[in-house]
Amino acid sequence: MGRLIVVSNRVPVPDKDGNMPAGGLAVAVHAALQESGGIWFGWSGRSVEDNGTPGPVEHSRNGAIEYVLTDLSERDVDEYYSGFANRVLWPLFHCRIDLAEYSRRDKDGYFRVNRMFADRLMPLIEPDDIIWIHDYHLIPLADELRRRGVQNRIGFFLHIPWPPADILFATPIYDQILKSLSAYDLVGFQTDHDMDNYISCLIREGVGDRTADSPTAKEDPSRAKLSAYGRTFHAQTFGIGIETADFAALAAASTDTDTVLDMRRSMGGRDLIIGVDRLDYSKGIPNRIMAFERFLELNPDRVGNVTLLQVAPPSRSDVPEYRDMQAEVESLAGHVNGVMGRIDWTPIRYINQSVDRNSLAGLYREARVGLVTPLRDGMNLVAKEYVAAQDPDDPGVLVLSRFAGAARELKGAVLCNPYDSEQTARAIEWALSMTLEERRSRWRDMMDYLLVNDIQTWCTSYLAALERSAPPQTGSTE
Ligand code: GDG
Repeated sequence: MGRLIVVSNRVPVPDKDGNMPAGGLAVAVHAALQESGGIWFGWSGRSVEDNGTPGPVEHSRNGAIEYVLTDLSERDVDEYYSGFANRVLWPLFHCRIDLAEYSRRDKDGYFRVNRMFADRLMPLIEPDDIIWIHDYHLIPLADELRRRGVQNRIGFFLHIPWPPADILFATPIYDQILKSLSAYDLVGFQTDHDMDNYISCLIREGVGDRTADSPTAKEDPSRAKLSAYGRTFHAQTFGIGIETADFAALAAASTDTDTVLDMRRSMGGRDLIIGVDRLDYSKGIPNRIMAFERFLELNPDRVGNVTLLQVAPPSRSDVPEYRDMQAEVESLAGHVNGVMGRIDWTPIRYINQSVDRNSLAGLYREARVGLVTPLRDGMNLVAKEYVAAQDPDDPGVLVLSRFAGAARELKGAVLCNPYDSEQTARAIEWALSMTLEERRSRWRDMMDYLLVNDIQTWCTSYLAALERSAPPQTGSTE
């Protein structure tokens, strides 16, 4: 394999002492980059006043990896990032057409920044390099590179779900989105449902389909060879994993951090249920709080004996829907605590701040139930982290939304429909009353799966598939 060039909206750059940022994706991709040598390119996270030029590119090096960062202008951040990526693509791909606010201005900003990324990447690319582009911010990037003559293998991985055709078609430029993806050699999805939705969009639009020599959906729902917009390329599923063994060890070693000790002491032997999510409407936090209230109503013997700890660090607070949601969650949690609470017991502890990684791992292990109930989620790594963190002798139970990508993999979870608070309430009760034998057997199944399908496997299998993908073709999708 030649060098690897990874492109993502944000780049996890090591600190000045060379320490890697925590988090599985950063660690696994860094490992792949160190092995082959390469470049990680993306936005620095800084915005500068708009004076017509994007400013200089910043280079730094760590071993065999070169980090190349570009600033964005305030206008770019507003239109490309907060605008089109986070107010059109994110809601749409999470099936929230009602929250998608399309504007031509933001769409132009999105394509402008992708063109700027392509211009800045061009001088860095050598003929044998393999290019791996991440996520919905950068869908048009391969097409922009092809227009500039790049013939290298280029892969894309979508971290979020792909929506059903009728939802995608609600955005005025859905055809440009579809067309852009066909410039890649390999398009990676989290689950077979996402890939199936994507192929259905091509078929419904009459622009592409599986090739005659592709496996059919029945033969293999995880792999397809496609022809669309005059190009032949591959689509495949690669459910993202975590650094399972390391996270399990971290949790086992984090049972007595100050935060975990304080938590245990204050619980006084009550059962803990944990929810951990960026404060995002896709995560279904309001539905979860309502389901927990229903659970208490249906199970009076649990009143006073179970606490839900909801950790929800703020996210994208420059987008109005996120600020509204923060107010909604505070009000709902306050309502449940006011109506159901007692002098010596608060049903919901809501923390609108980030918890350090060690304590998070220890808290997962402390909790009898991991309550992971997104309304829609590409994968959901919290579900996997909760499983990895459990004590093998006395594991807790994962209650998981059927609409998380992780539900396609974690067969030992208690699945629920987060829109149905009655059913979610029953799932919580079932989880709390499950026998040790059943808990162990469900946990073992999931843990064995996660140990094999960890983030390293995800990274190496994606890159191996990209290496095997169609021989480079010339030309863009024009
Ligand atoms: C996107 C897709 C897909 C959260 N709170 C704290 C904290 N976290 C960490 C978790 C976990 C990560 O953030 C969240 O990952 P998720 O996968 O759950 O969700 P997204 O951020 O929406 O990620 C998703 C993922 O990309 C990967 O492809 O699975 O579907 O939406 O690692 O632990 N970490 C710490 N303190 C917190 O308070 N330390």
